[in-house]
Amino acid sequence: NRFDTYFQMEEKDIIEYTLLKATAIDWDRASMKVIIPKEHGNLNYVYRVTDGKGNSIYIKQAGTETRISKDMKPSRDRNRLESEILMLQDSYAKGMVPYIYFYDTVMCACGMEDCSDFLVMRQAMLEHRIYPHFANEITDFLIDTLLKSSDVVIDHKEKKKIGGKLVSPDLCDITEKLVFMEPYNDIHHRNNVYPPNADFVKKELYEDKALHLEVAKLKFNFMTNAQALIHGDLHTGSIFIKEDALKVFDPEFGILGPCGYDIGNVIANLIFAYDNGLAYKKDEFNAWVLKSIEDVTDLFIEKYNKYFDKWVTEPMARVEGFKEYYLDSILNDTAGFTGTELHRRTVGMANVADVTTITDERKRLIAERINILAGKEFILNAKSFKCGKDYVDTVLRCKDL
Ligand code: SR1
Ligand code: MG
Repeated sequence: NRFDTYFQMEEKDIIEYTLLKATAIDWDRASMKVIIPKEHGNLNYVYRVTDGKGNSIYIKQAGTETRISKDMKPSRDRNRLESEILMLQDSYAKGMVPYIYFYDTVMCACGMEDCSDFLVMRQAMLEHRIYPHFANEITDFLIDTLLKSSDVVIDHKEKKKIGGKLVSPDLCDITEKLVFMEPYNDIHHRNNVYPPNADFVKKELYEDKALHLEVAKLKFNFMTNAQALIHGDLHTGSIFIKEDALKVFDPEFGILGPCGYDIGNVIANLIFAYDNGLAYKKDEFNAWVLKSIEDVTDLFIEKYNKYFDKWVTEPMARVEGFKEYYLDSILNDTAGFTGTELHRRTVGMANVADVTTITDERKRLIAERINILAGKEFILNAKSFKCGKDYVDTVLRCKDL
C-alpha cells in the first residue's frame, strides 16, 4: 500500500491511513472526518479524526523538518520514542498520559487517544483559567514517573536498557543548545530577544560570567546525570487539562536525566502564566498560580518522603541519610533548571505565548525581567530553594525590582 514508504501526510491522506492503522476502532467510514487542532507544538503534525458514532483519535506524524525551523531535521524516529515513552509512563502513572493505539515506524506516526475534551494547559493559562487540582495531579505524575524510573526503585539493568532504546540524540542536542547555551551567548544568532530588553539581556545574561559557570554545570548535569526517565519538555504546552483531570503528552525529548529538569520546567511555566496574569491584572488567577508553584514543590517533597520508603528496592539507597541526600540533590537541580527554562523561553528561539502575547510594551518588559532576574536567583543560589515559599518569595521580589 502507499503507506509502505514514508511521506509527509496531508489532510487528504489521514482517513485512509487511520482506517489502515487504527483497527482497534470500529469506524463508521461514511461519517469520518479530519479536523486540524488549533494548537500545535514546535515539531510535528497532528490531526484529529472523528466519526458519527462517537469514535475519535489523534494521528500525530513527525515531519522531516521541524515546524519551528526548516533547518532543524531531528530524526523522525522521535515518533517511536514518544509512543514508547508514553506507554512506559502509562505503566508508571496509570491514565495520566494519552493511550497509544498504534505506532508506525515507517510513516513515523502514531494513533493517540483523542484528548479534545481537555484544553492544552498553555491555552488555558492564557484564558486565566484556574485548576485547583493541578498541583496534586502533576506531582502524582512527577513522583510516579521519576521515582519509579530512578535507580532507587527500578532494576538497574532494566533502566540501562531504557537509555539505549528510548533516547533521541537529536532532540537531546536541541535541548543542550537551546536551553544550556544560546540564551547565554546567542552563538547561533537565532535568539528571539524583545528589542526593548536587548541591553538588559546583554548585561544580565550574555555578560555574566558567574552565571555562565553555573549554567555550564547545569548543562553537564543534564547530559551526564542519568537519574531517571524524565519527560524532558514538561511545559504547559505538554499538558492537557480539564476541571478534574490532566494528561501529560509529548515526551519525545525524554532522556535518562535529572528529575529536577521536569520539576523545574513545571515551576518555570507556572511563572510564565503568572507573568501574563500580572500583565492583565488577573489577581484571583495569579493567587492560584502562586499557590500552585508553592504546592508543586511542597507536594513533590511530601510524596517523595512518603513513597521513597514504600518503593525503594536498592539496598544502598536504604542507608541512613541517603534519602535526604538524594532529595536535596533533586531540589538543587530543580532550582537551577527552573532558571534555565525561564531564560531560554524568554530570550531563546522557542518563546512562550504567555509572554509574547502581552501587548503593552512596559508590561512585557517587566514580565521578561521577572523571568530573567528570578531565573538568575534560582541558578546562582540554587541551594537556598528548599520549599515552595522560597520560589514564590523570589518571584514576588523580582516583580518589584
Ligand atoms: C526546535 S524545537 C524548540 C522547542 O520546542 C520543543 O517543545 C522543545 O521545548 C524545544 O526546545
Ligand atoms: Mg512539544
